[in-house]
Amino acid sequence: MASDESSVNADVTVVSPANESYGDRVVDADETLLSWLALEEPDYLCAAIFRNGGMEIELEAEVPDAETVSIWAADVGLWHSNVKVYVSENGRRWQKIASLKVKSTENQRYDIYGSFGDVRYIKVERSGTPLSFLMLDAVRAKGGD
Ligand SMILES: [Ca+2]
Repeated sequence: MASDESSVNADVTVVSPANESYGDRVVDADETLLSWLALEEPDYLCAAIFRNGGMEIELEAEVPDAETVSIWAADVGLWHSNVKVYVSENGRRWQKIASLKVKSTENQRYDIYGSFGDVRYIKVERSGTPLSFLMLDAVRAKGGD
């Protein structure tokens, strides 16, 4: 039996800090259902954010000199969702990086480009009519290549 044991040659790479990182923990969520579905890589399972709700998410790792922040989102209902996106290194001081309209009823990636510094937290705030709501599948911060 022991001879059937196969060895695994794994390349161990210590990735610290990360070049890209997805959500790992919900710090805060307002008017949101199934908030944990916005964590990790996009999988078409979404948190639902209503009315003037929002979510604050801690990423798995800090991304130094982040240049792209992405959210995977869709709008369900009769209108669209206005969404503000913020980033933070420490979860206390926030920098607003985008204000966008999510109109797509299909889950879609929205990329925001800039020089955002070190990013460990992403906050998404929704505003708009209660006749629709925001589906949030995932968030990600990514450094340069
Ligand atoms: Ca998801």
